[in-house]
Formats: sequence, C-alpha cells, structure tokens
Amino acid sequence: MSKRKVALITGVTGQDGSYLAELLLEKGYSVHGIKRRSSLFNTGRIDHLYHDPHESGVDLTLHHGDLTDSSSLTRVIQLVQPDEIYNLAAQSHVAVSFEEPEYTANSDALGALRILEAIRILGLVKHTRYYQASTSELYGLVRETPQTETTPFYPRSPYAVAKLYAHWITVNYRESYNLYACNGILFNHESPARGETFVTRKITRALTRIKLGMQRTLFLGNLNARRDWGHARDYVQMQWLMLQQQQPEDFVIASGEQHSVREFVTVAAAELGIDVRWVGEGVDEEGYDAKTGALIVKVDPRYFRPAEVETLLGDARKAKEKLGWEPKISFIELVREMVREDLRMAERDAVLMKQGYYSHSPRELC
Ligand code: NDP
Ligand code: GDR
Repeated sequence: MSKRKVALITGVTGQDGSYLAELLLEKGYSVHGIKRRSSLFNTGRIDHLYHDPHESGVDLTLHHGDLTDSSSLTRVIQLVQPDEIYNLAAQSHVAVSFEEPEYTANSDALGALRILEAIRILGLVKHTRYYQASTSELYGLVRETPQTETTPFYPRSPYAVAKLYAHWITVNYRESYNLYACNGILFNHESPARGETFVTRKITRALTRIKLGMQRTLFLGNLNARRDWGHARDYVQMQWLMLQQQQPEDFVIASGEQHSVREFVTVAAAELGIDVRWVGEGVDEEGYDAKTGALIVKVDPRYFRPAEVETLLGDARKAKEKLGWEPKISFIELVREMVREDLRMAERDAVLMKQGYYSHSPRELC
C-alpha cells in the first residue's frame, strides 16, 4: 500500500487554505496547517474539517506559526516532514499593504524565503515540493492583454512588490537547488469564504443587508476597475495539480473573462431584485435603486489606492493544454452563490438584531 501523502498549508485559516485543506483531505492526505496565534478564534473557515486532537482519526493538524518567525516555520517543517508545502499565507490585502508596507514585505516576501531556506537547511530538497501563491497583481500596470506566463511584470503596490520577490526567489531555488517549486500566478478568485473587505464580498454582504433593511449605503472606491474573477474552489484544484507533474513549472490561472466592479454590483443587485441605475459616467458616479430612488452605492475616495491596477485579464491556455485544467464555475454562478450565502447570514443577523442580541453592523474598512 502506498504511503499517505503529507501536506503542510500555511494560511490554512484563509479562503484558499480552507478550500485546499478540504480538497487534500478528500484525496486522503494527512493535512497540517499553520495558524497564527490570535486573541479571538480564527479557525471559522476550517472548523467543519477539524476534530478535537484528543479524538482518534484526526486528519487535519494545526500548528502555531508565523511567516515572520523562521524558528516556528523550521520547527513545524522539521516535525511534519511534508511531501508538499503550499505557501498560501500572506498579508493579502492590496490597500492595507500601503498602510503596512514593511510588515507586508516581511511576511509576503521574506516569509517565502524562510520556508525555502527551511526546506534546504533541513535537507528536504529532494523530498518536499513547494507551491508559492503568486498573483496577477505582479502585472500591475499591464504591458499586454491578456496576460500570460511571459507577460512582463510591473507591480503597483507594496503587496505586489513583496509578491514579486517571493515569485522570483521561488524560481531561483528551483534553478539553484533543483527544488520542485512552482508559482501559481492566480487571478482574483472569490467565494462565500472571501474576506469581507475584498470588493466582491463587500458588495454581496452589503447588498444583502441593504435588501433586509439593515444597512442603507454601500461605500466603494474605484468602480471602473476591471478584474478576471473566478471561484476559489476551481483554483485550488490547480494548486494541487501543479505539484503533481514531472517537472515544476509556473502557470497562470484565470477565467479569461473580465468584469468591472460596477458590473459586479449590478449583477449581484439583480440577484436580489434590486435594480441599480447609475447616475453618470466617470469614477464618481453613484448607483441608486430605480424603484425607491434610494442611493445604494456611493463612491468614497478613502477607498481609492495611491496607485491602482485598473485592468487584469488572464490567459490560462498553458494550464488547459498541459494540465487539462478549466474552471467549472461561471461568473454568474459565483455571484449567485456569494449572494445566497450572504443573504442567509444577513437573515440570521436580522433575527439576532430583532431579539436584541446584536445591535450594529460592523464598519467596513478597505
Ligand atoms: P486570505 O487573506 O483569505 O488568507 C491569508 C491567510 O494567511 C490567512 O490564513 C492568514 O491568517 C494567514 N496569514 C497572514 N499573515 C500571516 C503571517 N504573518 N503568518 C502566518 N499566516 C499569516 O487570502 P486568500 O486565501 O484569498 O489567498 C491565499 C494566498 O493567495 C495569499 O498569499 C494571497 O496573497 C494569494 N492570492 C490570492 C488571490 C485571491 O484572489 N484570493 C489571487 C492571487 C494570489 P489569519 O486567518 O489569522 O488572518
Ligand atoms: P485586489 O482585490 O486588490 O484585486 O486583490 P480587491 O477585491 O481588494 O479589489 C479589486 C478592485 O476593486 C476596487 N475597489 C475596491 N476594493 C476594495 N477592497 N474595497 C472597495 O471598497 C473597493 N472599491 C473599488 C479596487 O480598487 C481594486 O481595483 C486581490 C487580493 O486577493 C490579492 O491578495 C490578490 O493577489 C489579487 O486579488 C489577485
């Protein structure tokens, strides 16, 4: 009988970490995850996968660690001796990276280096395969459309610059030490588990609350930004596939379809029966409900970024041709699922509010 594979996921408590852990458990892996110490529970996305360690048959084991702390990373890697490491952990919010540039560099750039060095120093180069969560943000000020594996990079935020280092150090360890290491250049991917301050989730959460009368207005920044949005469930498949090949390579993962932030609002609102009309052209236009005339979307310049990535569109032909990968979940299905899940949560919150257990809707930042 072949030995069970062991995977280590950094960022297991995040959106992708939770979908990837689920996938690897389904495939029979023994899964280990690194989580940060937090003053509040931070395992909400993986609680359904987790068993009390005192129970038998535990498949998901969590370890405390941090990308900024080499000692914790080396300790966990030595203990776990993983066949595969998926480095998904990051300060992943682009706008926040302008406010915390040094921390972002430490975790997102040097964090990758720390893991690669741990693999090397522990003598695991021939044993362990490494996946780096690279990003379409590397293209930034885009030089060609659509973007492929050979499109030049031009990062536009401290986040993207940090990820550029992580991308190239991964290539460098592959070339220098013959490590099986891959970059997945993933375009935006969303789900009901998306963090609440990323624009898609911010929109579906706010519109469902507006629908139930719990919120009046959704404040957004650049409505004209265009993104290639896919579903996280499709994209973690590729993260795994990339580590199962003969030779390590980098791949673009994208849906090949582009929509603006404004379109996302319109589509999500339509799912809820809200008919959003836009006042005028340009970035300061605002959206109102055609039935009631109430202002639903208002532009707040606080959400503009010092340097913006206006447009991204990926070409995942290499992934399709070499790995047979294609996304299964369409844009409209993605929006529908996010709206449905947020509506369910808004309904639950509405009940709690009515009973006096919950009195305010948390402020949206980012
Ligand atoms: P999330 O923000 O949802 O998750 C990030 C994870 O990293 C969380 O588990 C977080 O822990 C953890 N983390 C943050 N900082 C540290 C640190 N210093 N040490 C250890 N863990 C840390 O991101 P996603 O799941 O959306 O993205 C996964 C990865 O893919 C990220 O690296 C992101 O930059 C990258 N990426 C994402 C894309 C997307 O569209 N989603 C597209 C391209 C790349 P906690 O839960 O405690 O906050
Ligand atoms: P992004 O995602 O920066 O592409 O990074 P985000 O959803 O934050 O922004 C997408 C676009 O929407 C515009 N926008 C707003 N964004 C936020 N967050 N809040 C707003 O109110 C708002 N209004 C307009 C933004 O300006 C931007 O143009 C995500 C992250 O997951 C990264 O980790 C990942 O690498 C990239 O996707 C690919």
